[in-house]
Amino acid sequence: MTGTTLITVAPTGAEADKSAVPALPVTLDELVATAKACEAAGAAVVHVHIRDAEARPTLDPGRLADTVAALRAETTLVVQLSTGGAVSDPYEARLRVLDAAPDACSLTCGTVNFGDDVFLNPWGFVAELYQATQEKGVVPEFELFDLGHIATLHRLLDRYGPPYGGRVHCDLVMGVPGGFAGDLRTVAAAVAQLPAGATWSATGIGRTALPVLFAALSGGGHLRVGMEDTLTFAKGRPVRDNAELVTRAAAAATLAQRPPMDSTAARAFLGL
Ligand code: KMH
Ligand code: ZN
Repeated sequence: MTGTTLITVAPTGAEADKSAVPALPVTLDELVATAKACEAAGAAVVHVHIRDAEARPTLDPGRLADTVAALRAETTLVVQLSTGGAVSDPYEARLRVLDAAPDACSLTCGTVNFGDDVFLNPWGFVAELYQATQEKGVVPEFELFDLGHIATLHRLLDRYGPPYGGRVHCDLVMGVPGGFAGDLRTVAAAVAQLPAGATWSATGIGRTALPVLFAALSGGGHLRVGMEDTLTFAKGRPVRDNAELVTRAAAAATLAQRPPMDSTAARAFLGL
């Protein structure tokens, strides 16, 4: 267990509608302002999905490159681009995300029912994306939505070797309808199957946010929070902004005697 906690903020996602959630950061200015506030509150990594001029999810290469540049100019956060995108994004567009030259990227290790949709990540795509991260020098974060994804992670490492940067860092995405339940015993079951030496964070979708946060802290894990995953701060009270989710996570981590890691430490931790 490290003495500090890596906090990742996932401020936007691809699912929430700006019209229904006005506080969601969707423009580049909103994203940069959110990132700065979250860095000040204790985040070290930003997990980025971007939107187009109509606030719809996009993987437009020019917008992605501009986003990486703006976040680098205005923050010291580790910039992790989503290669998951939206459930409708084609594989080619998801592979092209790496051309924006982020520090890091998400890499989901298997297909999962995703509410009424399906988030498709067949073996061939996962293997191609993983090898592209190795070739392009992008640190992958292995997104795990279900136990079978951990089997695929083992297969990936056995076949293609360690990730760029050397650290196998995973994120357990819990509470998606169709994936892991968002509770303590499922966190424990997943962590028990991770590769030896792997580190992990966890995030709980919706009402599983707090049970998963406390399970992760007590189990030696790191944290991901943000409006991609959680839009309700407490029963009947919408999230005001991403920074309040980071502030709550940082306070919990500090209470657990594992205060937030800054971005310099995060870069060393991830092998950047
Ligand atoms: N939006 C989901 C379909 C990732 O960022 O890599 C996929 C997702 C995972 O959010
Ligand atoms: Zn995401």
